[in-house]
Amino acid sequence: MLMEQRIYKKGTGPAAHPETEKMSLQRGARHLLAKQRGWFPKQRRSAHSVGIIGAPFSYGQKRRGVEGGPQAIRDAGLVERLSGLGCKVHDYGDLNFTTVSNDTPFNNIVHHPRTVGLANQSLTEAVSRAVGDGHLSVMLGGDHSLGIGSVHGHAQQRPDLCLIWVDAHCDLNTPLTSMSGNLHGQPVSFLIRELQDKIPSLPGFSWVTPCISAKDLVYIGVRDVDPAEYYILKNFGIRYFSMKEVDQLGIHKVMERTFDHLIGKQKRPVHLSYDVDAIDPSLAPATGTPVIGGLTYREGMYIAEAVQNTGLLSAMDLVEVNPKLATSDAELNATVNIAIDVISFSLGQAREGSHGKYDELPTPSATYTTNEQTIRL
Ligand SMILES: [Mn+2]
Repeated sequence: MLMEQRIYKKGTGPAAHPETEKMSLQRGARHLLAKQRGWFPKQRRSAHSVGIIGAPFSYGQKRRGVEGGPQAIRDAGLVERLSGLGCKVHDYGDLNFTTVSNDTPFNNIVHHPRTVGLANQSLTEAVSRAVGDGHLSVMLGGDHSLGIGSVHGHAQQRPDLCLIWVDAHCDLNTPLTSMSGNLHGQPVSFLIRELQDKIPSLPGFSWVTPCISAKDLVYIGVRDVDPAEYYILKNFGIRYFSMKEVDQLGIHKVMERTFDHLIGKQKRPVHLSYDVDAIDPSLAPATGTPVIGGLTYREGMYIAEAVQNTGLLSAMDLVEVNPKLATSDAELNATVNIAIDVISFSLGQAREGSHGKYDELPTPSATYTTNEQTIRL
């Protein structure tokens, strides 16, 4: 079975260099030869220590059901998939969020500000703890307003992080430009330093401090951009690859330019915030704000693989899976399975195969005997 081939064992394969001295001389020489001939991929894959945080939260938008995302993703076998990749998984469980009563809209338009603010405050602590504990944080949403707390919490531990936001939308409205009043369309505006004189003080948000600069962010997959968002993209010099650029350049060049822009020669931690609505709704239909013309499965997974290959991924979000919006079991399964695939490819699953378990094929023993106990095949 495919999964079995991907199990990594400590001390085997090219990812286990500290163990090299334990290899026999012969095996060591063969390993070296293979390396010189370029048989191993350039990137070393090593098992991650992963901290999973469930964030069953839906008040950043109006369609209830997205709070069921973490459970649906867990039920479909996320932990088993990641363990099968060799990841050490620590599940922190789901956060308990409080719905603030009398949470009147800000400016008569922005909905549930206190409830969203409070939820993100507890998420920021949870992500900060997970990263501080030495895990790669995987936050399961919930709606994308949770991006505020997740990136903010990550930045508490890794202030030099950069952010890759994979989404059909920019989620970049300010509370003063939002037309829907949904905070899941605004999280990035709270995070960017250069925008802060445009952000009003929202009840529930006094704890938020912006933690990235406009140059630390790249969007991929956008195809539904509001006028104010476009203004911000252009006037603050934010790098973005809409679906048009994905068409023009191909996903490989898009990722190359993303890393050139964000990382270059100086290594820094990457935060990947992945909205399942970036994927085309024909493939991932159970989501609140689907937009036709999205990423193919292959493009969606290429992004995850490319991020994993940098070796710099430090925290990620997978958001906006809404089980209640599936019109059939098939739609639900398709969406949830894509969510799990995005996470798995971000954490080391590879279409070209993984190179952990086998560094040597079994050979029929030269000292073959008819005694069944000693036959080695
Ligand atoms: Mn989003």
